[in-house]
Amino acid sequence: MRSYILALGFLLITYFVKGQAIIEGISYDESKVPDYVLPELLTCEDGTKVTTVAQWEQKRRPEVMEYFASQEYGRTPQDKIAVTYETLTENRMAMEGKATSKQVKFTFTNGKNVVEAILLMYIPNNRKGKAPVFVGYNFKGNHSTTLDTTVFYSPSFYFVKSPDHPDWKRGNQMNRWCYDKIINRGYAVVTMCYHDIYPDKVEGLMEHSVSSLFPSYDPNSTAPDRWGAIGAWAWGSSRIVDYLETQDWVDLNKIAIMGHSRQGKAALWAGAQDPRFKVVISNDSGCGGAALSKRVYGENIARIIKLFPHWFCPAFQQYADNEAKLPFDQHQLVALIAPRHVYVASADGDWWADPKGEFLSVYHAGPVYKLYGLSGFKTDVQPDIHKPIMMDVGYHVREGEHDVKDYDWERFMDFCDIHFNKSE
Ligand code: GTR
Repeated sequence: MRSYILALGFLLITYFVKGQAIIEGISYDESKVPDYVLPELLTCEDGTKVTTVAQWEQKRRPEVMEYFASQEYGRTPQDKIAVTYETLTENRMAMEGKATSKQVKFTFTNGKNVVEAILLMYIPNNRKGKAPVFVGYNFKGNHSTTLDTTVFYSPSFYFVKSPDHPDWKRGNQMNRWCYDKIINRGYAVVTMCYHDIYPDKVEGLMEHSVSSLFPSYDPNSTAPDRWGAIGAWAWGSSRIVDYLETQDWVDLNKIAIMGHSRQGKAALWAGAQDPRFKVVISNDSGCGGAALSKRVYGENIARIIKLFPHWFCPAFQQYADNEAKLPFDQHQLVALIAPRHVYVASADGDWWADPKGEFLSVYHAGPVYKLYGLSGFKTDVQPDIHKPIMMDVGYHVREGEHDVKDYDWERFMDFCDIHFNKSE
């Protein structure tokens, strides 16, 4: 018995380092971070140094956008897809009268194929005028974010997972959506299941994704810049904003996007492309999100494209085990969002997502914020746990694991309070 326990203990120690599974090819060793050189933010391809906002916006920014479109997430098609909105429910007495809840079905179609998605909204009743809004995808259906039995299963459920699956039960992810606190602070929150826009399956389910609606759609395309799921999710969040623009309760100058993990990656890419997102929040987004790829710490490109090839464009594969070759890095994605505000959050126990690399991306985006006369971080030393930094960009590292906690939401709201009140 004793030797059995010892063997088990040994196994656990070798399999996990501080709670992180040991996976071949993955390093959690800071001393093994290569001597990397980050691609210059403010030097154009032809060597011109960027010293003005005009040069950044007209010359360098388009070059940086092109890297992400041609080599990481793929090119977002520009065709307009027809959509209709149908209000399914509206309850002015939700959350004990504090909020109005609303569910609206989006039907996207190209005349042949149809993709349906449901947006769930909670809007504070006790407000003067229009409401600031958080836009964010949920992972397991709108009904997983609340115990409210009037909330419908998301349309994607029936082909992605059965709603009876134990992981996908009503309220199962409500710990990630502190609606009560959000409403109490005067924010509206709108959410949709990300599978409604693009089912997150390696094998595709392409006919259910919005990608299938575009004229250029080819499920077998291997074009290097063919957009992937992250691109489609980013596109979908902009379609949520299109809907919000039809609503008179929305303060269009106060729209924030919040994404966790893979959705933190998509939120940054959405923020880079769509200036209607005034605050962009990326929680524990890691590799392909806020973390610098060239640090090769935690999840790396080889690993992410092995498990999730459908998230990225085919050209990204050339950087597997070859991060040094990348002509761009994720700090440039943050910089693309300037002069709008970016907030990156990490979790101390989430080594997989490389908290330090997430912090450094924001730090290294600083020169572009400075160009606009805005404030970046003063130091490249990561702050301590629960010591948020709130400048024109923001960051915190929270105690605990990969997740979205009330602590995170509270800081997101603090950050939005600062920037949204300024714009009044
Ligand atoms: C992991 C993946 C991460 C992150 C995470 C999530 O499996 O390796 O990049 O996106 O999933 O989205 O929860």
